[in-house]
Amino acid sequence: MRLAPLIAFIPLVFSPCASAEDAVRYIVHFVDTDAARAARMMPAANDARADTPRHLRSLAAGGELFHVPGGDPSRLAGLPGVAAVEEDLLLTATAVVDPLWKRQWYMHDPKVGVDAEVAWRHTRGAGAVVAVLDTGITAHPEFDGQLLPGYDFVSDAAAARDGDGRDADPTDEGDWRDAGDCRSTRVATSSWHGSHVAGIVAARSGNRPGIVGLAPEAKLLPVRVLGHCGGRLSDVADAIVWASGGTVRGVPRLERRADVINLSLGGPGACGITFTRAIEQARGRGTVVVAAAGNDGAKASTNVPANCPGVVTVAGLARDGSMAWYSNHGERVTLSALGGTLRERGADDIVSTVDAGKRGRERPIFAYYAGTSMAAPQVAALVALMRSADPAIGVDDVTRQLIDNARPLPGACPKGCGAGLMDAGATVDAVVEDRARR
Ligand SMILES: [Ca+2]
Ligand SMILES: [Ca+2]
Ligand SMILES: [Ca+2]
Repeated sequence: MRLAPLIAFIPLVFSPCASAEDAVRYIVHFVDTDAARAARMMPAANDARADTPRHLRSLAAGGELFHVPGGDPSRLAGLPGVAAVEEDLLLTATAVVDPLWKRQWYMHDPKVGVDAEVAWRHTRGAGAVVAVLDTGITAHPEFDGQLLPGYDFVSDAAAARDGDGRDADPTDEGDWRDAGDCRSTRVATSSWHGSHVAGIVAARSGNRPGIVGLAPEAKLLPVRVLGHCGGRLSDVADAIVWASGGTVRGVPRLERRADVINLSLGGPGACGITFTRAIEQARGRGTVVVAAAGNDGAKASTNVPANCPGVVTVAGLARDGSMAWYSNHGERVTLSALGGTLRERGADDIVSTVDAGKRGRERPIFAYYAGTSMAAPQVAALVALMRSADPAIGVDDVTRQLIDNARPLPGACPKGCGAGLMDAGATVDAVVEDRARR
């Protein structure tokens, strides 16, 4: 079982976010009260030209506030008795700024965005838990305070690269490959795939610099199931049982099951008994299971676990809202989310959290990746928002609401993209309304 490794690795350069809007208000300080009083009378009745500064009010701490049409303060500076002119600067709350927000087009684009801010009027995911079964997790400022203690289910010590089998530390040890590894001649640097997926779900809000996840107040449960060359179905199945609150021999049981499990992984094959049972058990305990459709450009029904009964299967859309060329598709797809275009221009892909290390961990950075791996965690995050808005909503109602409130696809998908584009705003609105009716 290998993860979907479609990635465009383009580390970001940060740019300052400056406002270009002209200042049109100025505060003028005068040498004495007579000069101030005279200025407060302007404009004189016979001098009310369109570009004349207009007095708005006197400030409590001294100074007279003027509106200046066109933004040119020279007429104020020329008034009798002026001591100083200062701009009435527009200040913003720095504490809630995530400077890469503008690059997170999939959250807010008017045509294809998921309407994150509409959903956030109700909830940002507080109280919900999202399990990310993936390559593990790396240290990143975007994860500070976001992580629950997870687990490392990779039972093969060589693949795990941490010197032993299963353990309580889900840190990503890197999945780099040398030529000849994994029955492939390809060389690959570490993907830090699990961190990228986790950031899409619940990167912190308000720290800088950075992105924000779709459910920034939800908690992440990092569960490592993929190592060097991928991961085994047996480990993934055990991890599904554990993350949903079930019992796995030798692993301490979770106190609080995950509301949703994200599986941005897969491989060719039918859904066998092992996965079928693990997913059935998870659903029975109230955990929603979301899986990426896969990046083979094939039918999702040929990819496991996307083809398993009860799974919410997510296809990937390009920047224009049509099916991405790499995405799996067809009747097995439940709905679609934005996975990125995967062309040369990385800005049309999905930006999230990774590590800079080519092999081992070095330092936290941000990068654009594309794939159904990036689409699925948006749906998982939306499930967290739904559970936060209505903790009692059942697994089947979650699926029904996702489908009923998906938006018609903005672009073409003749091969089948399920119910349409996930819509966080409409879906959370519907869940809140339903809850109020009960
Ligand atoms: Ca280990
Ligand atoms: Ca470990
Ligand atoms: Ca952030």
